[in-house]
Amino acid sequence: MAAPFLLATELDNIGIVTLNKAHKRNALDEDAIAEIDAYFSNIPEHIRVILMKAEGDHFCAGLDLKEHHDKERGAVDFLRVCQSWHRAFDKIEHGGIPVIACLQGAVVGGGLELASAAHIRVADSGTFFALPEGTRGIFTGGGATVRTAKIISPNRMIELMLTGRVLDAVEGERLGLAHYVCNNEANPKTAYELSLELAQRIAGNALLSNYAIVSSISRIADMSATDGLFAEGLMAAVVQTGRDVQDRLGEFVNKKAHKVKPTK
Ligand code: 1HE
Repeated sequence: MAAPFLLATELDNIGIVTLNKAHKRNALDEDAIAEIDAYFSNIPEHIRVILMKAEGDHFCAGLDLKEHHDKERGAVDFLRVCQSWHRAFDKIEHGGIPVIACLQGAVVGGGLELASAAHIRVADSGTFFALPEGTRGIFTGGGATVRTAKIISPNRMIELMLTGRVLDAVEGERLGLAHYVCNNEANPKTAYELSLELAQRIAGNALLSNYAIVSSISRIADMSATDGLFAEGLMAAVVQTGRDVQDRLGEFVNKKAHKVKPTK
């Protein structure tokens, strides 16, 4: 039996999932997508945050081009494959649990589509981003036209795809593909160290606040302003029902809570 693509472990209430096919640069075949779908369909109840990382020098080389080539997929076959990616990655983005992607090396094609479904992306300084589909004679099918285009703008995505240009970590950060770049002079922590630190901090937020943040903001961005404001009010009302709202507010009122301060 083939080794699993996804290894799942836990650190307290943080779920750690590792893409585990480094010898194939964590390329995504049909089984890999099914495993991602299965994990994000059944997130254990005590898990508050998920850290998604990868074995080896590269986060993910995208679609398994060998499988794609060998299967000689027709239009309907590939439509089904794309829909399976959409289902799996939608569970990452809209599962209600914050997901942090810890990136290194290649984050390309479907690998960038996978990273784009995460809520926070922490990149090693050697990370690079590209959408080489145009150069391979295919098109994005794992959600980039929606998620990646939302992050970098449709126009920038068109340019990246037409030219096959490769962005380094700093260029990626400038466009929003990475929120943090690590392992450099400005930030000597490893991407994993920072990802874990962020995961621990986020796990300390109220459960319902985290749910609202990862479930409603990107959806509201797709709504009209009128609908968005209505949805925001409803979401705020639901979060207000959380068990720890009064305690957390009380800590501030009684001067026991942290203050918001600049970091530098
Ligand atoms: C692969 C894949 C893959 C590596 N499918 N097998 N994605 C791409 O166009 C990226 C293609 N990959 C690369 O450009 C490079 O492999 C990397 C820059 C990611 C890494 O380079 P390197 O020198 O570290 O590794 P390598 O020697 O190229 O690859 C090691 C092995 O992984 C090798 O197999 P081996 O049997 O010869 O050992 C490679 O063939 C294999 N490998 N990448 C299959 N992608 C839903 S639509 C989504 C559309 C897309 O994602 S298109 C983008 C596809």
